[in-house]
Amino acid sequence: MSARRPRAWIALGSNVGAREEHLAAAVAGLCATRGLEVDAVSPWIETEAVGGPAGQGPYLNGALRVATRLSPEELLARLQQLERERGRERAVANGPRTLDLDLLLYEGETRATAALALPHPRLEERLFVLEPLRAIDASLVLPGCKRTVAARCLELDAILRGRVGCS
Ligand code: PH2
Ligand code: MG
Ligand code: MG
Repeated sequence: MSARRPRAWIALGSNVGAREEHLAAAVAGLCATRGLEVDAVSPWIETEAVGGPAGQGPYLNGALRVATRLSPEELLARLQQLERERGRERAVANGPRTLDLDLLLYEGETRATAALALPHPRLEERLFVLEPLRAIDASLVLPGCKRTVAARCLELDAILRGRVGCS
């Protein structure tokens, strides 16, 4: 009997070029990766760019759940390879990108190294990550705030609306 593979959650984003093609290529590349199964794919949602230089185009964002034999570091390396295959350049912090693949959570694993932070440190503050995640795993409990993804989406939405109202 083989042990159950750990699950991991990945955020996808693109706001340059053929956005849907970049995201579809990422899903196809992960499906073709040995030792990894893609178990759930969210719909893509269009979101306004948050942070970074002004005047960026809107993103298509999504989320995936995978089950994998790869370690977190091996999975990160594969995600970075897929980014490079879509011409990803790292010129400006939070700048426009063809493909961004962020490892959000990896079951049973935490990391705090220069190369990898797990859970992703900004996961619970980003609606553009949480909303697609809700589409595949609404009842997943977030490790930081101990709320479900669905509850945190509502809470964060209210917080962000409040901020807009006060400014
Ligand atoms: N990613 C960022 C910075 N800002 N904004 C949106 N809407 N979607 C993203 O994926 C995104 C962003 C850094 O990775
Ligand atoms: Mg990102
Ligand atoms: Mg990234």
